[in-house]
Amino acid sequence: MAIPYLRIAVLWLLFAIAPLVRAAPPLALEVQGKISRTNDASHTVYRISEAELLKLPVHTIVTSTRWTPKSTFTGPLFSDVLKLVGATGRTVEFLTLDDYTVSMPASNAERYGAILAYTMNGKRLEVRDFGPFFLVYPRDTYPSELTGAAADARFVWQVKALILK
Ligand SMILES: Nc1nc2c(c(=O)[nH]1)N[C@H]1C(S)=C(S)[C@@H](COP(=O)(O)O)O[C@H]1N2
Ligand SMILES: [Mo]
Repeated sequence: MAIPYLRIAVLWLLFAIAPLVRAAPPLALEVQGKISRTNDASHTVYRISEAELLKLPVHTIVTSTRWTPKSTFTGPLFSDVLKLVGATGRTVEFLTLDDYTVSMPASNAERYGAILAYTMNGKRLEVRDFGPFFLVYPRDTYPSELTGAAADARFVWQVKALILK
């Protein structure tokens, strides 16, 4: 007698909590432009899968940013991502989920060991908190060079694609 009610109660509970369990976005990154490796039919794009991204060596940056208190970020070195696609272009245009775009010399990210962070304080970045990728620099280590409006513009979040030029 009680069993059907129990089932209904359990189902109701599942539906009630579903919106609270927010899934992190897939770690997919599309790269095009001046690259020497491609993996699509038209030989113009390299789509880096989540599995490939997770295979890259993980680096850690502990820093504050203009938007976050001192936190621990992890992800691949931006320079390792460029190596993976055989980047030959030296200027990178970033495309994001919120349609922000910015171009910068690849050397900028390389010089500071910037990472494409996909976790913050041990948790996958969700879209609402800068995911899937947040280009993070060790700002606290180079405060004079990496603080201010010009530097802030190069902390790019919600990164979805790169174009090498
Ligand atoms: N995804 C994404 N990253 C971004 C931006 C943006 O609009 N979207 N704005 C950039 C610029 S120009 C600056 S100055 C700062 C802006 O941060 P704010 O929106 O907190 O002022 O983040 C940079 N990174
Ligand atoms: Mo800006």
